[in-house]
Amino acid sequence: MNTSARYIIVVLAVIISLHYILSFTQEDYGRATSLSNIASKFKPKPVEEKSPVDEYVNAPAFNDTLHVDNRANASFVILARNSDLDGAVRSIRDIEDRFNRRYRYPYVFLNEEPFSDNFKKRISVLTSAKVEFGLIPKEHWFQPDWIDEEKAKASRDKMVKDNIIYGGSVSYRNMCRFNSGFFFKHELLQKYRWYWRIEPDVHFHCDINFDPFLHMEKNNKVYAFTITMYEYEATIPTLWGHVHDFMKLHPEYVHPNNAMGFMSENGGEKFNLCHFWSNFEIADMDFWRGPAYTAFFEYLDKQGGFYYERWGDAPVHSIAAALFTSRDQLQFFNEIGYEHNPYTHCPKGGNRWEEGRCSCDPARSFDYDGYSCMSKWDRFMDLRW
Ligand SMILES: Nc1nc2c(ncn2[C@@H]2O[C@H](COP(=O)(O)OP(=O)(O)OP(=O)(O)O)[C@@H](O)[C@H]2O)c(=O)[nH]1
Ligand SMILES: [Mg+2]
Repeated sequence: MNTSARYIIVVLAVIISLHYILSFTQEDYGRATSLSNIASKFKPKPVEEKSPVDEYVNAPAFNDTLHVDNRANASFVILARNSDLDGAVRSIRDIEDRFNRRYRYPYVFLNEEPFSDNFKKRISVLTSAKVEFGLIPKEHWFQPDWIDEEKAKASRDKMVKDNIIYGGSVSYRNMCRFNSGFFFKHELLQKYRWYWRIEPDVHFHCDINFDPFLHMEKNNKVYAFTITMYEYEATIPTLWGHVHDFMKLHPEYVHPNNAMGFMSENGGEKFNLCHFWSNFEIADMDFWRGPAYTAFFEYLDKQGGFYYERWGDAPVHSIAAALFTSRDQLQFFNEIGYEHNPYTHCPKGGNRWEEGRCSCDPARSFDYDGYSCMSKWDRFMDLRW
């Protein structure tokens, strides 16, 4: 054995002796250098048990991307009185927060009386989008002279006796007729094709991470809703009969792929009262301005039912959208969490609720309430969520 080999053996012997001495005298050293501990470093780690908090899916980070370059020709429309100011402020805050701060679509406020300076000031401060305030022409709002006021009053009195909501109100009837046949004729709206109707005191519960207007445009949609329900029959006793008469007069306007099957169980004989709740609407004003709806509204208006009964803009718009467009042009916006007291649509299916960072309770969504027409819609359109 040469000298260097002898040195190596001596050094190794010293190291091994030291290791043994330290292993017995120093507990930590022994644990750290034990074979089992060294081997464990090369073993796959066991999966850590989940804490209860991990069971919940966190919402994605805020989406702050600005989308102002590629927008549709669209505006929000809000009909309101000066006294609706606080509710209007709340609605605008919601829609700005959940959607429009990234899109900056303009707003048009309409009123049959001039908006107060305070109204304009408090609304304008909420958004960097353009806001316009318009006065409704008298002939678009008030009860026309050719309405027999005696007959209209008798009907109102009867509805009050029968406890029908807004049964005694003329201004409510003016509002329903205006929303049915006139808002899209207002001069401030002439430059726009698409609108999104918003009311004071509604809520938008989820981030809207897409542009609903562009979705409508790209997919050839005409009318969009979030809530569908039954109408109070006592407010529209003769409406369906007039719809029938109109269809006979103008079969050319009835679309071959219409949605009559959603509104009637017997081929149109009886109206099942299902309609879209029009306090939320995204729609194409060119449809309301077109020949079918123009003829339809004029025909209905002539019957006087906006005043002799209490026809709402919801059934009037819904019936027209269902009959004069293809069913594929109707859009249910599941992703848009929306509340108008007392009902809320909360997104269902997939990860929509998480992705929208929704503040609504999915268990309390109106969709499958007994008073909702959503399950009929699902069946009619063959949808599964
Ligand atoms: N300028 C104006 N706006 C009105 C008038 N009546 C109602 N509106 C607006 O028209 C829309 C519908 O009226 P609402 O009173 O909310 O009617 P509704 O949604 O059927 O009933 P609610 O359950 O009370 O909300 C809202 O945007 C109101 O602000 C009115 O006399 N003048
Ligand atoms: Mg309302």
